[in-house]
Amino acid sequence: MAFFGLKPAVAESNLTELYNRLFFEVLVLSVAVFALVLILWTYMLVRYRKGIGAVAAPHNPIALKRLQTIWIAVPILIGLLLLALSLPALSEFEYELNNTPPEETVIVEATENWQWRFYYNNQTFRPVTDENGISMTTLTIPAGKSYLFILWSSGENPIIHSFYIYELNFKMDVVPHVNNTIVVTIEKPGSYLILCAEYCGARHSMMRGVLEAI
Ligand SMILES: [Cu+2]
Repeated sequence: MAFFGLKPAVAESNLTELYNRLFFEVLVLSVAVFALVLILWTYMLVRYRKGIGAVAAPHNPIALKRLQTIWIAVPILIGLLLLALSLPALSEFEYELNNTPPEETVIVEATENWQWRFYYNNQTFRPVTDENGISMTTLTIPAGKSYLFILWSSGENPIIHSFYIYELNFKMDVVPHVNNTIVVTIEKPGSYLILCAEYCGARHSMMRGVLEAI
């Protein structure tokens, strides 16, 4: 399924189906809201245009109040609808988390000089920086297992990052002074690009990695 080049991630992990469905639902809702705004905007442009036969907007305090009520109610309803769509996905995710305990643990460290460092099975995976300044860390782990990822931001003044693997539909913020966790089952061997998806400073775009599932 692709929509003007927008395409959900390919199915390589347990999160994919869940997130793809939510992505599609939110996309449909967003397109519907966008279309409604465009239609109303066009209608207003024509109806209240300047020129022969133009109609002035009515100065009606009651109508204005009604308009304000609608103005407030519609975004609240959209927010509630988004919540209603997300909550089942979240509870399904929590259910999976509680019912399938992870087999292995990977620690993800986002360092204060914009590099990834990984710890798995008593091994440390360190970054290598190339001549263009791009820092690359390769994490090699077996495929077909479920992993608990623990993410933390290190340094004296830790900053926010986001650990993101597009192909696995895997994204979790790395927040200072908090250990965020996520369970991922990597089903298919492959080489998956790791990016930082939260703008974190000067070398944000050079903070890269590869997850090698073997
Ligand atoms: Cu970043």
